[in-house]
Amino acid sequence: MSDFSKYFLMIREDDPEGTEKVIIEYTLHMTKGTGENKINWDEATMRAVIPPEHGNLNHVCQVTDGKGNKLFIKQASDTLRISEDMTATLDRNRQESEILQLEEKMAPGMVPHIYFYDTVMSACGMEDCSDYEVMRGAMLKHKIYPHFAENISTFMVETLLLSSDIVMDHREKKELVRKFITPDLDDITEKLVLMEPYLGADRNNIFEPNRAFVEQELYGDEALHLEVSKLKFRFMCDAQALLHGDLHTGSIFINEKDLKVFDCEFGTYAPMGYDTGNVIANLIFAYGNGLSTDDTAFCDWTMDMIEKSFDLFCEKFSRRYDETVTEPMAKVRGFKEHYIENLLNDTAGYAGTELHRRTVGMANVADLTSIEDEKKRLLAERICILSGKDFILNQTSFRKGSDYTAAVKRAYDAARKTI
Ligand code: SR1
Ligand code: MG
Repeated sequence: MSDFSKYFLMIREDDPEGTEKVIIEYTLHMTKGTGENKINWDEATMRAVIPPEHGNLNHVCQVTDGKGNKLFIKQASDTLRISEDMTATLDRNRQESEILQLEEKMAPGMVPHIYFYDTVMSACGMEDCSDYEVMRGAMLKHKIYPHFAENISTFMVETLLLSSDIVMDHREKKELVRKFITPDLDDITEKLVLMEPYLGADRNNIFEPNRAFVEQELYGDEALHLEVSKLKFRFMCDAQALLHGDLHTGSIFINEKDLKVFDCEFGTYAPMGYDTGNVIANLIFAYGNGLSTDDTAFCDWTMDMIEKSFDLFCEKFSRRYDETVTEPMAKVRGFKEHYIENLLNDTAGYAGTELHRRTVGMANVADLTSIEDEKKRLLAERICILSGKDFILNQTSFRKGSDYTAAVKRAYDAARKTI
């Protein structure tokens, strides 16, 4: 029996057999027995397999048995999967688990259930969602999910509004701010997203044929830098709500029926618009990929989802504001409009920074990098760069979903002229 009283990395891609043995022991150690969150495993038929799809930071293993029990074990390592040179606190696993538990209360059924988390091994047991697909993978296959806008807008409205100062008791909210402050992970966002795509960095991943365009449009635009500086300092200073913090399509499990949001280790108290902007940006990456194979039906669906996600978010946010806000000063006439105006400005701004950082920063997205044809990849990347600039520089112009899709179409026309 392995010793689980001291941290070691249990999930090792270079040793699948060793991983399987240790993870089965660990799963039994943590979940065997009866009662809530216990699982009655059929030990003889248990398997533990590392899935092919993985995020940039952590290690995941899927545990199953012949009776249909299943569970994901997720473990943090001190160096990140994306780069041996990068580290982040092992405590991120507790952080993610506790945020998922809170989100399960705020948006029931919309996140995977956490069976346990363990601060010694920096690991958690999470509901197996293998009857769902990671949405980024589904987007690469150009799959269409008509329910996406309805569900993602509900998730964002509930988790953002209910964790904010306008709804929560201020003292309880400040306890959450204290609990979920993660300097290591915030630092990644502050540098990778809100600095390096503009000031340049050796670790930026720029598609070489696009380098001159990036240097001119992103590195060389001082007006853009000023707006991004404001967004960066808002991200650092405005503890508005408990964000997911990395709400891209790789953080969403989806199927024909519904979705579950996961992977919230970048969760932090910051402006709500960071999450809402991320969703819009990631639909634009999917659109760019759709263009590369002239898949009009898929491109139209991504545009429709941008419009509906945004418009439904605004409608639901306004309605739930009236239903849930407890802070007397937030009920003063005009404050709600002021609050929503700022949120919508931020949505546009952070949609822009996500578009830029995933196109030229360290962590790219497969929607763009998998486009083999050089001209088609250039077109998709330039649409992201130009629409992102439009969002950042003209934040107050984005008040309806159709404002976003009109900007994408303008960016398409402008990008085509450059190729
Ligand atoms: C160093 S981690 C790079 C990126 O991967 C995560 O998914 C976050 O988006 C982070 O910015
Ligand atoms: Mg992630």
